[in-house]
Amino acid sequence: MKTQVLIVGGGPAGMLLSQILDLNGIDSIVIERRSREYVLGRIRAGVLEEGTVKMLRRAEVGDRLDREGYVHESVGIGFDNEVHSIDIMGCTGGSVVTVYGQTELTKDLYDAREKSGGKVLTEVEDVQLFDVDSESPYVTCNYQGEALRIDASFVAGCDGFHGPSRKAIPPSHVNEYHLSYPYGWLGVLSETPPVKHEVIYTSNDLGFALCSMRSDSLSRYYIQVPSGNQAEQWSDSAFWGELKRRLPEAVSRALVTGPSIEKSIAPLRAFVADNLNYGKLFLAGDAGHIVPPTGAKGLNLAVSDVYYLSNALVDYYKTGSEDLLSNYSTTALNRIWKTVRFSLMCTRMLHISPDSTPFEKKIQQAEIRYLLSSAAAKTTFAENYVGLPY
Ligand code: FAS
Ligand code: PHB
Repeated sequence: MKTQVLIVGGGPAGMLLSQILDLNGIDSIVIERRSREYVLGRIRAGVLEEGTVKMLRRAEVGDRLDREGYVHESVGIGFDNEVHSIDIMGCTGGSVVTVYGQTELTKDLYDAREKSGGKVLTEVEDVQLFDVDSESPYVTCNYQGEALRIDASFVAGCDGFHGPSRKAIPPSHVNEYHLSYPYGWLGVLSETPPVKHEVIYTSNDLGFALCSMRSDSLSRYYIQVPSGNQAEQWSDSAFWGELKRRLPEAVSRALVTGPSIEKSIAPLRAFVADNLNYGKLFLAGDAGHIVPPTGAKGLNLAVSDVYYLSNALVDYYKTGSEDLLSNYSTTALNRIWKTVRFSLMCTRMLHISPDSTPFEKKIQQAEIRYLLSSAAAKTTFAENYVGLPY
């Protein structure tokens, strides 16, 4: 098989890239390790930046998002037994975020690719990349029991943190930066009405908690748990009890609990590959970086990477210029590092680390009190939360 752009990974990054390339007359093939059902069953992100919403509309997959997404003009900070609302729309002169599950937007992308006859191969095994630093890169894999070779002009590595693409870049060509936290997020999805139509990030001496939602009848909650915890060790009642203890009393009283329909633990860590390009291979999304979910940035960064990479590929095929391709890594990393900064700042401010000293806890509290009392601090928080400019 042969294509112009081979895309490894059929998550949001790979599928959005394929959709935008198709709309610009550029041929691509997506190869995905898992089944479509598995990919669409993964419960992950929920908050979309304004730039992400614009990108999805530009990719002609924004209709259901516009109908069913929740536009949020504010975000709540639970602290000192109160919920303090930050007016993100007022602070940014009109920008907002939209709550719409990653599962839904990935479904919209799969449906759109299927409708336009896009080549998306799922349950592909043993993907290996070859000659990515030559003019003729190719990939071998197994598909439906057959050995397959796909030749391409470009390879987009959209295969997440554990995929093979980043490993195809020689260590001498990339610096990797890692940070891990001694805690993770235990997340629960429940068919219950959201406690509030606002995302609430709560700092409490017992640990961080987050209230979010997917619809009027589907809620998403998280609590900080120590590294090493397993989701199975948490019963529903233990989860709800701990969540209630961490939320401001008025929110706990209003909380409607119910059986979990999904329960999982996401580790908190940050990672950046400080080079997203090697020859004809370009990394986008989690393949190139991981951020703690505290700032709701992982999925949104994947989308801004696709914005830069799709622009560069379209420019190349329209004009022959390789300038945007040559600058892709630098351009994308500039926004990535600023977004990692914000995610780490939120994580440090809102979580209780087991090794925090009393002094550090006092500084943490002062940081939250400064945020809640300063127009300048709220504006800084808000402009990062709605998404920095592309
Ligand atoms: P993805 O990981 O989504 O997609 C990569 C795809 O590549 C996957 O479908 C995978 O199956 C495929 N792949 C991997 N290896 C392959 C191979 N060898 N061959 C072919 N295909 C291969 N972000 C937030 O903003 N908020 C959150 O609350 C949040 N929660 C998260 C919870 C978890 C458990 C995880 C893992 C991530 C979470 N994220 C969150 C981040 C997440 O949303 C990512 O940022 C987003 O999925 C990035 O999209 P992609 O880059 O497409 O990577
Ligand atoms: C979610 O709704 O899953 C969500 C919301 C905000 C975050 C992370 C996840 O920061």
